[in-house]
Amino acid sequence: MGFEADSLQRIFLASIILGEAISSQIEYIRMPGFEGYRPTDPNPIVIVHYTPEDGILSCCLACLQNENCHSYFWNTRDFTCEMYATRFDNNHTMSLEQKYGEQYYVKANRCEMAGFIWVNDLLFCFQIYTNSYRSHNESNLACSKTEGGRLARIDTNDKQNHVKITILSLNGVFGGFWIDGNDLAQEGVWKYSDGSPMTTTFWNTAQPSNKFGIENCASMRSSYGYLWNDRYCEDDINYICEIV
Ligand SMILES: [Ca+2]
Ligand SMILES: [Ca+2]
Repeated sequence: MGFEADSLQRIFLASIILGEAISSQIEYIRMPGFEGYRPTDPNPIVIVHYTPEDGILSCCLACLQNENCHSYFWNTRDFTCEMYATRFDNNHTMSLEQKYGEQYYVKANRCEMAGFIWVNDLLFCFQIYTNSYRSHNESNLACSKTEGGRLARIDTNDKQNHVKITILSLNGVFGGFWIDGNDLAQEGVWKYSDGSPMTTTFWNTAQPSNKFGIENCASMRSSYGYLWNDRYCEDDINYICEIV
């Protein structure tokens, strides 16, 4: 199954009653922190000073009940809750908590609610499935069980690198992963599962090879540094999904 980054801490608020309506599960995700700066533009939409007894849940609830709130800073020292109409994504690891006593939470987006990995810089939502061996077609069907899901379309250098680095960070032993793309309709003419042409590819040297005349599906291969290999579509291997 999928993995979740250890650096993210999550607050679950299940079935919180909001007036007459009962919200579906809404999740807030703690971000790793910013590199020593506070966002000053735009300004917070609401600042609330809580007591130590109120705790972070009061801030979380206040954000949940404000439809304009998409993220908040919680100050663990003076119990100030600052709500923002946007969210600030940042990969830097220096912790605001260490520097200012603050924690930053964002309202999970559709990708994160599905348990996928959101890469804000690339607007890319993906998940790596390990110990989940399926054929190419079965993998695509498994991906599509999540709304908007399909086999991952690796159509930029940044996506190729990001997925590769994420796989390497799992420290597992993997053979390969199915991704979107096949030449089933016409040998040598590679298309995505919806029939559109593959514009960008990351084949390893001497690939696609169409070995034994039966290799028609695209995969990322560990022994190729996760450059691509065409292989037999019925092979049961791991796979990578995305949500679009
Ligand atoms: Ca082929
Ligand atoms: Ca091959």
